[in-house]
Amino acid sequence: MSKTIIVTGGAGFIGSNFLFHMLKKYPDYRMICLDKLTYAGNLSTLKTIMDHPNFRFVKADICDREAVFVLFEEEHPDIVVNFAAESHVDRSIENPGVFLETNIMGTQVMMDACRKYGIERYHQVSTDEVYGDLPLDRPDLFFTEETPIHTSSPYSASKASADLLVLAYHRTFGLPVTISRCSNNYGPYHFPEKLIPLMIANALADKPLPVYGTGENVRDWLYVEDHCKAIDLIIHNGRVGEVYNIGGHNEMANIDIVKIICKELGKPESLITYVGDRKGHDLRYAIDPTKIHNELGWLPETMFKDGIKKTIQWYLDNKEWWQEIISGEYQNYYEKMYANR
Ligand code: NAD
Ligand code: TDX
Repeated sequence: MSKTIIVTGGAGFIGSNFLFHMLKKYPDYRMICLDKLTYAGNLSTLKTIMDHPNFRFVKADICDREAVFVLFEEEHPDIVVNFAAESHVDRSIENPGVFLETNIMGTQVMMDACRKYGIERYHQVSTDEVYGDLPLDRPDLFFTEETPIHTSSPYSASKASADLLVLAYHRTFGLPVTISRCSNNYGPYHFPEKLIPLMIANALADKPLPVYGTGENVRDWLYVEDHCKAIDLIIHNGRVGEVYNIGGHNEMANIDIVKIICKELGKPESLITYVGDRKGHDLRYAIDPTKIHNELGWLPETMFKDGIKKTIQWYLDNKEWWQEIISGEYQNYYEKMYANR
């Protein structure tokens, strides 16, 4: 049966990959992207679907109640998937305000529109960072959906606040919600401020590879397409009111990731430069994905050794996309964040 789905933040990394996945898999669905086009949103990312008959792009801020309500009035969506967020931890340390605005208040506006116009499902795209971190010397510990919320950065605190609000709207107003908390994604269209694309771009330019602290911090990496498939399953078959963790048991220390990138690109490890640590730097993330596997049959399909090769190849084949980004306003950001680290 045909559905209309509003995807917020669809001009960003994961949202765009989700739009590609859905338009391909469901030829009769109408997909609407609502995006403010902040520094992280890029219309060129969507150029292959811009003229798709089942796709509509709307430039708007999720905090703009009037614009959001007008869109609901026009489209009467069956499902909303809220990806829109300020997503970079380092930026949240510099300037927390906009994180609270978009990530919390924007979520409220989207859910108020769902309440007013009625909805089959509101899905909140959250993160494993809401659980805080795990110690490096306890590889037996993982985040489950029952792990207490215990945030470290303004970013993760804003995402956790939104999660609590989503669950409150379910309990108080009966809004049919689901939440997913995924581990670190990687793949095409990842904004070059994040670890993997930043290291690829710097290595290709023979620039220093800035590793925070000791490089021993561990992240649990998932290929973006696997995340998109998990959300697809949750919005169709997930139980209302539930939280689902998403992750592929692929923990890696940052330094090992950077070394793999050097090796794949034939660049010397002497480019690696240890720089000042991130404030409040989470040590280790590790997801237990048992619930989504048992309930919805989800399993990751792309192994890291293949996914990282595909990703590096994508950055080699799509230099225009990221070189345009790093040659613009991003340069000021890079200098400010990395000059005195
Ligand atoms: P991104 O920064 O690449 O993209 C964010 C998008 O949201 C951009 O297109 C931006 O223009 C848009 N946006 C920002 N503020 C907006 C606003 N006020 N109104 C409308 N649009 C706005 O982010 P991403 O990495 O694709 O992350 C998407 C979601 O997934 C976020 O909610 C993030 O918290 C979550 N998440 C990300 C990861 C990861 O590894 N990247 C992992 C788990 C969860
Ligand atoms: O230059 C760098 N050097 C470095 O050592 C950068 C940008 C990062 N790092 C480290 C910090 C982290 O330990 O690499 C690790 C990954 O950093 P990011 O790519 O900034 O990701 P992270 O902070 O783990 O958060 C990501 O995953 C969870 C996303 O950006 C979030 O949106 C998501 O919720």
